[in-house]
Amino acid sequence: MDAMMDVPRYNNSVCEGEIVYRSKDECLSATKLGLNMHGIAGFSPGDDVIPAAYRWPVELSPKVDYEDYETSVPVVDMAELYPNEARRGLDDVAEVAKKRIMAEMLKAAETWGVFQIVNHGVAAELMERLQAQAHKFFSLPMELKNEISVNKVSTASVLLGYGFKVRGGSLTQSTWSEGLYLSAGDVSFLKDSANKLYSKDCDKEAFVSTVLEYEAAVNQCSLQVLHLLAEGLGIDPAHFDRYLNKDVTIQRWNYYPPCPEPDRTLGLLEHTDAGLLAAVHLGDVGGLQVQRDGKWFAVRPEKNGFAIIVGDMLEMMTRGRFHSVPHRAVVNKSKPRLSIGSFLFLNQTMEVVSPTDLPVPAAEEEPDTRPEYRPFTFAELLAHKLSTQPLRTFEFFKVQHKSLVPTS
Ligand SMILES: O=C(O)CCC(=O)C(=O)O
Repeated sequence: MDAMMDVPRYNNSVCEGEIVYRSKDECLSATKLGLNMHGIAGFSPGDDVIPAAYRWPVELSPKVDYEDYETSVPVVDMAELYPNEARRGLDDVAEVAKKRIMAEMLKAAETWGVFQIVNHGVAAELMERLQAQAHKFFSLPMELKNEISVNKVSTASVLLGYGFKVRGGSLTQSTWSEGLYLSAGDVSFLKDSANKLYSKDCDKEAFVSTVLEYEAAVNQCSLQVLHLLAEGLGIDPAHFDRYLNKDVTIQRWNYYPPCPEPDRTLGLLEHTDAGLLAAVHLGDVGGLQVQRDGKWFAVRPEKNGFAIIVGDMLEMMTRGRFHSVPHRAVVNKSKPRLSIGSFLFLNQTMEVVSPTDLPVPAAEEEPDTRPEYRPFTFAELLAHKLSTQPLRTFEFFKVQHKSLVPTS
């Protein structure tokens, strides 16, 4: 029998007959011992070199260590948007706080293209519960995870399932990670997956209900951030809502096992996100790196925070004012890491034409040289990103601005 089949799993609901860990920490220390590394093909716990398929060319390998927190990206504390009983009614205080929060978010979106939020209203207990579900999923045997492999369950327009890794065009190396895409908008997919993965009703129910509960809470939080950013731009807070497909939201779970040669591989390849924005729970181990002015920076995870990452569509729709930030994940020698991304998902077929859709005026008395894009749909952007161009995909749709085209 496969040794992995013997591995006990962390279970937040006690099911009869199942070996359970008593806590997430207990599960994590088991993982640390290398028990959950079967997602890395051709590697066994204790090996001190990585398989060739995971070895990246030196020029693409990370030079910044996972905990090299030299300068951190901005952290925005949203606590004052959730006044307690004593403060309720002090509208002027709340208004001042909101303006400050908006200004901090706006500046970060313009400069870094990423910021962390804390005290955002999503319960820490719910975040923990989802992480426990993710640990439990990744520790399942490969045969079970492959039951919902991305190749089997994705639809033409939505990536779903286990195993997809962002790759770079012609690169064939694998990334040191496992991933799972889930859509809380597709409850039948969730239930179907639960039926394939788990045999006990309480496990199935916990999987489905935790994903749904988490997604609803993070979606609300992401929308609030999007509204604050829009308001900060001086446009209708709900301006971007029309592009969203409220029936489809996407979660991506990433698991990065410890790696004996972290400077020769990557957990996730450098990419930008396609949509408006993502809220990524970074867990408590460093690994996310973001690029600014050609330099990589390690992001120090804030406890129970989310990294808000500006995506291609938001840079495009703000005509370059916000910055779709290239980011990647690096791994380390001793600590397993989990991250959970939630992506506001766009309407696939709606045509986007940024200059007319975004009523943000250019600076007066100056020629409007902001970038323009030919009309395209989100489905086109996504297809292009997945086939060839993982980085700043929207550049592909750019047209030369009229005022820059020489007249004959
Ligand atoms: O693991 C991380 O911190 C990054 C995750 C990410 O970029 C993604 O899922 O697209």
